[in-house]
Amino acid sequence: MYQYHGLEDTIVAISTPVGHGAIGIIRLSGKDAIVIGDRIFKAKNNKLLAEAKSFTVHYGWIQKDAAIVDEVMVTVIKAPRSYTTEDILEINCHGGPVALKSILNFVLESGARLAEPGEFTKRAFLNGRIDLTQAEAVLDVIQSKTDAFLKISTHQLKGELSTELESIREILMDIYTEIEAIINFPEDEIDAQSKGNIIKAIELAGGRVQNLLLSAEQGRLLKDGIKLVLCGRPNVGKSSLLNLLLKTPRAIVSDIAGTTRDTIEEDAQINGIPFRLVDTAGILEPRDLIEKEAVHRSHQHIKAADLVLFVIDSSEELSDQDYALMDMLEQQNVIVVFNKCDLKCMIENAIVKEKFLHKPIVRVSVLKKEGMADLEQAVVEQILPQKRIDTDRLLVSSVRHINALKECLTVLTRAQESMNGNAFLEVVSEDVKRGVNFLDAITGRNIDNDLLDTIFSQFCIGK
Ligand SMILES: Nc1nc2c(ncn2[C@@H]2O[C@H](COP(=O)(O)OP(=O)(O)OP(=O)(O)O)[C@@H](O)[C@H]2O)c(=O)[nH]1
Ligand SMILES: [Mg+2]
Repeated sequence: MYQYHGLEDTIVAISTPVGHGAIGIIRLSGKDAIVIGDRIFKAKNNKLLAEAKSFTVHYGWIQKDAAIVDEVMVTVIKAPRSYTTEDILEINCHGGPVALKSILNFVLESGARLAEPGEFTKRAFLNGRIDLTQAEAVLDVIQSKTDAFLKISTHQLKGELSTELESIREILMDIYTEIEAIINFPEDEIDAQSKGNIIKAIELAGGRVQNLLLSAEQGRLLKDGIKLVLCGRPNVGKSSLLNLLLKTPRAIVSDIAGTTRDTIEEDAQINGIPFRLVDTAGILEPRDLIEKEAVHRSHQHIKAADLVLFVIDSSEELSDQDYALMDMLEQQNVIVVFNKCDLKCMIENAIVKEKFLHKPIVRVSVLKKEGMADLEQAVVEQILPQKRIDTDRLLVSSVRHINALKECLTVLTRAQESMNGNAFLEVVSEDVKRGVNFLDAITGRNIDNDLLDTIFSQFCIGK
């Protein structure tokens, strides 16, 4: 179990972002939070914060040497029912950086220490109020870029992942205890029924780990965003499409072929799902070093794409350049976008059918903003064949969790094989215990210092 010895002192930090705001919040946590509060705060009703009840708000002034520093509201939250389980004070002051800094300095002079990034949440974890998956979910909620990811983060924040992991752990610990009992009393030979039960239990636990891993595919997509690359020969309307998807004129559009040279990347949400959109240069035959680099970059992005929108100008016949790109995209996940459908279509249906047999085709007019709903739907369906992301259930999304779950599944599969193959019970027991350890690394029951520091260092100061 992780041991932490830094809980004796009282920490303080500015919890709101740097800059000018209506309100700024300074937060203190620790056994002296309220004592320090009384050193710097004078309530209008002259009462001491030490006498205040928990969850109460007090109006008054931060006063230094009888001079008023700021007019504030102070919230008192007493241990143990607080974010950190320690006494907490939240000072709501005016949100200018100077006011915030001067109060912060005053609190530091009065006995508190500046908090490290994520230290409030770290204390909540170390004091046992939340487990590590919930602490990580706090970070996910703060950093969430889309509605869908915010929603799945809240499942983890509520402790749904920990509950599932603890339940799997319980099954494994029962198996472990049973096997250890058999090992320690060798005169009680394992009977066929016990053996069958152990195999079934390992299978059950492994199945539940596997289910979590299956959810990870969607979880990762929601966390990292899907790389959607727009490609096509010059002038087909790639940049126009990018701008329409972004709902902002990000890329330069013109009727001069070869307008886009460098690739352009932007984040966007399509039906609540995060995408990283990449507009590429349409150039196929580079004429100079810059264009050569542009072509190289476009190829790199196309290769790394989760999905390619292959844009074609349907008002012109298919050209050699279109055919060359088609060949290049053969192995890719592609949606064919026939653009400029406001103009007369010059591509024969027979060719379309033959060439794009297995690829979805969507007809749009970016100029007239037509067909966009169909395109967005096709994009989501292509990425998620089951057509929707189920944000109403727990989805695993952290690489750290996924790796530990994979390791856990490997050792459980091996334990099951050993059991079936009549291997020594010690071998099975060892693997089951390893499985438990992998789960404990996720929840933080068993984690080393360095990893903990790495996790919390990703937080902002004040959280
Ligand atoms: N009629 C019509 N014109 C369009 C449509 N979409 C784009 N265009 C025009 O096509 C021309 C080329 O558009 P871009 O978006 O710059 O094309 P691109 O594919 O990014 O071109 P490059 O950057 O040169 O590779 C511009 O004049 C656009 O206004 C459309 O749906 N209908
Ligand atoms: Mg362009």
